[in-house]
Amino acid sequence: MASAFEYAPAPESRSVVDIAPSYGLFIDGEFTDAADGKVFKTVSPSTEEVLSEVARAGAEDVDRAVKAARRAFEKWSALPGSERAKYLFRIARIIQERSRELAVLETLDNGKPIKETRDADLPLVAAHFFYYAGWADKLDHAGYGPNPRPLGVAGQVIPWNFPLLMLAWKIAPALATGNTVVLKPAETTPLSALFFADICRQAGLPKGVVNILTGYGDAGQALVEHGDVDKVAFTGSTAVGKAIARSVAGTDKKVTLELGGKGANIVFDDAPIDQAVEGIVTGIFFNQGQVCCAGSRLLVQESVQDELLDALKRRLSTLRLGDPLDKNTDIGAINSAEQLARITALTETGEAEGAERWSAPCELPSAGYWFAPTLFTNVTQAHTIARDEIFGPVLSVLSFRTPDEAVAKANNSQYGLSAGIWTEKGSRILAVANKLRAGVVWANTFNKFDPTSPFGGYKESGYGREGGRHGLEAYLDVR
Ligand code: TAP
Repeated sequence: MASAFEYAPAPESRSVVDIAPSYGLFIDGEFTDAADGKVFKTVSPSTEEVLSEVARAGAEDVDRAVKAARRAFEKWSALPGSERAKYLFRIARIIQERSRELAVLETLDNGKPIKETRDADLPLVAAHFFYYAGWADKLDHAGYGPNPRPLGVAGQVIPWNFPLLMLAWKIAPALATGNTVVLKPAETTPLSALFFADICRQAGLPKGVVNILTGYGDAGQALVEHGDVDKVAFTGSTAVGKAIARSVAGTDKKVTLELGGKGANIVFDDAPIDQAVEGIVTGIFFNQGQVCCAGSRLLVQESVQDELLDALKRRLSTLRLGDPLDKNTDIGAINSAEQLARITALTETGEAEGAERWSAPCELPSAGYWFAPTLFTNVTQAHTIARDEIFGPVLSVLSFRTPDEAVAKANNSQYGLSAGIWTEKGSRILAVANKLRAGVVWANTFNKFDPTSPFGGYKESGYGREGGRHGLEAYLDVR
């Protein structure tokens, strides 16, 4: 059974991170107040405790940061790739050395279980910097012809679901290719980006190469609309992504957009059921389902539906929800009160439209933002919960009879980011994967990431690829 939450704040793990009462913006190698002196608070979503107060950037600060990045660009882009690589390798090693501190910090600010920040987020963050460090002196051999050039200043805006990992996806390829960066983290998770700024200083990175602007959506908007930004990289909601695409239309800014998803996890009747159950759990309950490539739609072949759902419910009943700093916790807090309200509203719509709700039996803590692992059956393709991204620990279950029907249902989405296939037949994996309109297709696994693999979407999931050799292209002027 899931444990009741008693917030014994695991003092020994909390003490590995020293969070200051306030932080400034990181511009031109220095921490500085916002020009208008504005600040905002960041809270721990598992306790609602205020963790720190951080500066809130405005348009003037965006301009200062872009100017600093522009000044730094000339020297940074002229460095030999092997020199830039040294900085990136140094950053990667410092991240490894400070990984315990960063994992606890990320868990406090985001609410996700320490098991995930320790074993998934932080190793992937370091791996990303190591991987792109390796490319810095090999750009002439990346398949873009001789002498690919950096674009200039990259304006990068990231969400709250993987704060440090999204930062790594954005900053590592940008720096490896010789660009300089102004990055705005999400307002609910500013802290790990500020600790990363400290790591840049520790690594001796030249000032102005990386600038961090904590703030709200208006700062993100001012950044992407700034006239001296050459490249925009955005990860977040489809609505904001569309607004950004509109705002840069007619300029020569290069843009990559990583937006929402409604991934189908397809289980065929020959799949090993226990393994598939684990993959479904990873697919939708990892990071409380706040994952753009989550397997939020389960498509199960009719003949094994009952067996699979019984096994899945049994497994979900064993998940432990509670203190994210506890190493045994499987399900942490939802990132914010707003996100919890969105999840709650969508699940209410699911019930109102006639789907059948089942939630894992667990007690929710009284403080903080929590949602029990939930699944819906009797879901049709027309239901809102089968179409809209919920971005929470909620699975919508649909069934199918034939592989063609599975493909048709999987592709019946405005999104096209991810999909999963569970079957013993290799030929079926290849046949089905080729028909799926999804940027990432996992076979007999889910939510596996690697810096060498390109990641990105079709349709309203955005465009451009991050990761791998493909991720370099977004930051290069290929002549
Ligand atoms: P967004 O509102 O899109 O926020 C993403 C980032 O963009 C944040 O840093 C945000 O700042 C900033 N931003 C907001 N408005 C902007 C604008 N007009 N111009 C430029 N930047 C702007 O997403 P969210 O509020 O974090 O989450 C909302 C929904 O987006 C979720 O429910 C989920 O469906 C989806 N989402 C998708 C992903 C991925 S990975 N595809 C990740 C997160 C969320 P603030 O933090 O200050 O708003």
